[in-house]
Amino acid sequence: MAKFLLVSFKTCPWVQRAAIVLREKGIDFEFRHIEPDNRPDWFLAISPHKKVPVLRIDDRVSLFESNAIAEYLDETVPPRLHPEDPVARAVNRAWTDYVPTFAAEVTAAAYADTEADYRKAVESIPVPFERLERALEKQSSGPFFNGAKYSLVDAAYAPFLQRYVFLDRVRKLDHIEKFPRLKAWATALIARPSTHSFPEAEFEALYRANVKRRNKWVSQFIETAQVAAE
Ligand SMILES: N[C@@H](CCC(=O)N[C@@H](CS)C(=O)NCC(=O)O)C(=O)O
Repeated sequence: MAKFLLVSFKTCPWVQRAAIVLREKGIDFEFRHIEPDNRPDWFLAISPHKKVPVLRIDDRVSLFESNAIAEYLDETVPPRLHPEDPVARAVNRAWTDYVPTFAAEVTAAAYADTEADYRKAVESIPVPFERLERALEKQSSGPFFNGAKYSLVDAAYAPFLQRYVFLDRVRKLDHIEKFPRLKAWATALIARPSTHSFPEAEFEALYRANVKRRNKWVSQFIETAQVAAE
């Protein structure tokens, strides 16, 4: 087996997606966390967009973009997470293409500068939720996107559904409860060990500390003591 190095910022959801795929495939990898504000020269030399994740293979090749990394791993290391059927595979790829839109809409509240912007962002969350709810209705009866078999779609959405849950705990959003399939999917993904790169409470505290540090409107609802204690 090749030697894999995953370069990361600890709370990056796109890194988390790549790490999930590595764990689902039982691949041994070195997880190297760097600081967003202090990106080392060796990293800048191997990352064309200067972003994480980068998957370095055998100290020779560097892959970037979480979707490309996931697809590469799925083509080269069993078990196959994409469906065998080409139509089902195309549908799965269409839904992984939707992830950046989903991610932006579901996490926009964390980046809102004012209460009005926060409220507007929160009001928009049901739009992507409704789309996913309809997709889940068509796909299967769960627990995962395609049913019993875990897929790249699950790996792609897990980090963002987890962040919705974190934001919901900072300030009640009250949306996912109206989408039973989506809620059950989020619960199944969060219960899956591969979702987690760190102990859950530690990771949530890291996430909250990041949101606090950004100093956006919602940051006021995160207690400094609470961040430190978690
Ligand atoms: N489309 C990219 C997104 C990666 C991304 O946005 N990474 C963030 C951290 S979560 C980053 O490295 N940001 C640094 C920057 O924009 O300079 C992917 O799927 O891998």
